[in-house]
Amino acid sequence: MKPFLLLFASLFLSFQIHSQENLPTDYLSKEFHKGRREAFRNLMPANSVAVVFSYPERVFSKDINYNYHQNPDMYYLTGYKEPDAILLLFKEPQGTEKYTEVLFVRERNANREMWTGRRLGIEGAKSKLGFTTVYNGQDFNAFAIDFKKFDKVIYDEISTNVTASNNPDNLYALLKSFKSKAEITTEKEESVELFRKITNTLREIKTPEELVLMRKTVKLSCIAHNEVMKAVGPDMSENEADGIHAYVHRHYGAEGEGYPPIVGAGANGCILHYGDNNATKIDNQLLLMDVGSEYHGYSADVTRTIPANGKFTEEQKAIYQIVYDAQEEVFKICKEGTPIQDLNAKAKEVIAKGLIKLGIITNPEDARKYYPHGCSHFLGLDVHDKGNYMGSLKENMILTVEPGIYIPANSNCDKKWWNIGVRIEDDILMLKDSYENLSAESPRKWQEIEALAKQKSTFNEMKFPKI
Ligand SMILES: [Mn+2]
Repeated sequence: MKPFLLLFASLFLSFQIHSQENLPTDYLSKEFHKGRREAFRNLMPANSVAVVFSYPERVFSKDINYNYHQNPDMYYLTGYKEPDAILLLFKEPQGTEKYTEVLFVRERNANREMWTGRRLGIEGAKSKLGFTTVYNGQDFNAFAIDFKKFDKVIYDEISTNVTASNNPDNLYALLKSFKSKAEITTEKEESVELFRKITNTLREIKTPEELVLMRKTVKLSCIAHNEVMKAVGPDMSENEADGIHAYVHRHYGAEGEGYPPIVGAGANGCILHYGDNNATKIDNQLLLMDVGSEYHGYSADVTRTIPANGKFTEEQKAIYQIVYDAQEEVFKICKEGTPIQDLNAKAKEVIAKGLIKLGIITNPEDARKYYPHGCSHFLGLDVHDKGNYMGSLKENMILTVEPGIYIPANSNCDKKWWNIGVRIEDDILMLKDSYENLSAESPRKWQEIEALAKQKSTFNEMKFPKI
């Protein structure tokens, strides 16, 4: 080999090794995903097959897509993070090879990978994800499978919002192929229901490996909230506060946020799914921040409401205290056996009493005007995670506890209450006889928030040129 080529080859080799060394090492293991597939198979009825698809890609701007986000069920069962994939899970071993699962992935392609990033391909799916039967997506159409021989074909809702394409290996072609092979013209409700029953049952209980990632995503989200509590002031914009969260998440290795952040000051804090985050000054108002990171797929969901100038007014404090008390009362019933619906009933009861005491309402039913949402949802790979909401709490479930009070301007009460919006949201791990608040690291008591606000943040020292 000529010296030049040798140099080139050694540079290439060192790049390969280097790039692999610098990837996160705490992803879910292939054994985890394999275990989840086994658990899924155990819940399947006799002589059935389950079919799971990747999520479609979404256009951000003309020929640019949003950063891809995998279907959490696909990620949970395989660890595969790329689009255009199908997973087949069989209750009984199939064919002479006796396989129980087949994964179809994107084919490796040097030219495409140069444009849109590395692909795992067949070999990667075998070595990194632990599959033995893997094909390229375009081979699904010719794959010999007779769906009619199964008593049940189990699948989730089939997305109809997929861009049409002639490309034989993209999701559009895969879905078309599946529908024709399985002779599906309209989805069978019982197939979708059965799929969801199985995924709800599995995903509502977190395994030890998942708990490690859940603890991490919640912890670093709390650090971000605390940093904003220290850094914030009346001159900061909503978007800049949002940016501090984003920076802290990424500093600790999170991919980003588990949902669009809600960072709303004053009246904006009364808009439940506010997402503009574009007020140029927070001013001397309350700032409601509902922001949580996504770490290796797992979402935190933490809300803190803080006074931008570091001190709650008497009215803000009175509303804040009701929400805090509601949370405390709900925590008391967080343990195995409590019906999940009871959490919201308890929060509503405390909020209604508090609002009546302040003279904001007279009839407990009117509490709904100022507390229009539920108190709790499952948390995990989806921020509103899968689980059985009509069931009872079980050990190793994680749910949010997030009461709130929102009093928009022109509400039918003394105007001193107008534009106060408060939500406090924590991520609660259920234990046998009690609970653990995973987000306890970020203060909830108004006195503790005021004390933390007195501290300086690293972000206060950052200086940028004026433009
Ligand atoms: Mn939430």
